[in-house]
Amino acid sequence: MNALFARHALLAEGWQGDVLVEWDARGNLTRVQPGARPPIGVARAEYVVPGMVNLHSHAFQRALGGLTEKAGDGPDSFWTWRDLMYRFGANITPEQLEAIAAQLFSECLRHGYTSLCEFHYIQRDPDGVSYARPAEMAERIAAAGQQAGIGLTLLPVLYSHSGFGDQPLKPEQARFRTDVDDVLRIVEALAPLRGGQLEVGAAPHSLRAAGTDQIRALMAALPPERPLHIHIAEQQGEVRQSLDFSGRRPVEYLFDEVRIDARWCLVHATHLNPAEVAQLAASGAVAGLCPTTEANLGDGLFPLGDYLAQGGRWGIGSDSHVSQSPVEELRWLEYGQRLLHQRRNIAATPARRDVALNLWQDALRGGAQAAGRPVGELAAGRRADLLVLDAAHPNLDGVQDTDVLGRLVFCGNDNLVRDVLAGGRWVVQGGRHMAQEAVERGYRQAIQQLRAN
Ligand code: NGQ
Ligand code: ZN
Repeated sequence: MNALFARHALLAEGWQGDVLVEWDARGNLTRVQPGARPPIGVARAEYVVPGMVNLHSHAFQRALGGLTEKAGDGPDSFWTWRDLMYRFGANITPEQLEAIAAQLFSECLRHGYTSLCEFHYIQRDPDGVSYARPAEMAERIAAAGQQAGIGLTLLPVLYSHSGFGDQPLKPEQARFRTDVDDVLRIVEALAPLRGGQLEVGAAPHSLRAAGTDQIRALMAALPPERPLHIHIAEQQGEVRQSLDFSGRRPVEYLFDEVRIDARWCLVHATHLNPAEVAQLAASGAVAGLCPTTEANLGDGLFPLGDYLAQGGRWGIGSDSHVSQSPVEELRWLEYGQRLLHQRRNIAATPARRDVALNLWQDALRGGAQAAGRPVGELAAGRRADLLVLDAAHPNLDGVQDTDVLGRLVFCGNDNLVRDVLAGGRWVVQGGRHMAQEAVERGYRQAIQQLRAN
């Protein structure tokens, strides 16, 4: 039977007791009933929370994590890291991409992400030539998603230029090259894969890589309900380039030129002035925050407190995958603000005092919106995506449900996710992914090949 009885389950309105959760064969929740009696023969769990959404990923970068931490000759920066990342991505084959992505997705599931948005920009072969199937690389991501059992939002990337004002691509960006028609062709090719576990949107890479005329054309051609993501204002260098080119800051410039609404996810959006904070918060768009990558690359800190005070929506992504854990993203998000302001409990208001609860629930809501899939909440009609936490772990043993997320987000580094249901399938049980051995074998092989390059 497709059912689970939770002694404590986190619903949109907060923790509820004795919750009967049922789902259908297509992986959609059909009933979420608090105060239920435990039916005979239905599996039981102590603490159940909705699976998290990872709203920003470049899967291939998983294999680079931890390998860019040695100082170069000059001062190291985001831009010197990017050169290393380009070099790393230059020769990845479709098979290797699929293997790396499957490894990443299975790790994400084991740590509590049940959905992921893949901001996918390696479309072409190492010489910059289109594969025989133009969606070859995107299809590999979809195949990895299927093998791992994670819900995917595939975002083929519009990548035409190397800088503001339509500067030509650099040779090392040849694999990324797409114009609006290329992106639409890939979106079209992926259409048959759409379903409960996969949605397709699109992503102008950044204001550096796509002109606002192109962004408007892409928006107009894409079905209106599909999500759109863009990297923006991640580095002071981009803010300066935007000011030089347009006389406006990146977010200011984007809002002037493009209709930004709830369909959009603005990834990073780190460097905002107060007017931009207000504009983004009022737009209904999601800020795609990637705290571990932003820390790793030295991007800066998002003005979270001001943004929350104005009701801004946000979610988390693992971007370059130096972490595969939503706990680490949420912890870093809050800790960055505490260090900056020398205060505690930033993601809270007098009406909402539970920091960890606010972080988990807000990231779910924003993540679901950015994913464009019915996820992020235990409620009938949504995808059956949930985490059974390890109630026997010393951190959770005997705690009140209202302390569970505090323990999860702010205490220790053991993975407290025990079982994971994604799209109605038990993909992780007892901390192990259902295909872990095969996936790890494929990953090791891909890494050995890449090392030999
Ligand atoms: C990213 N950087 O992938 O999200 C970008 C790299 C580029 C940050 N994490 C963007 N800040 O390739 O220019
Ligand atoms: Zn990114």
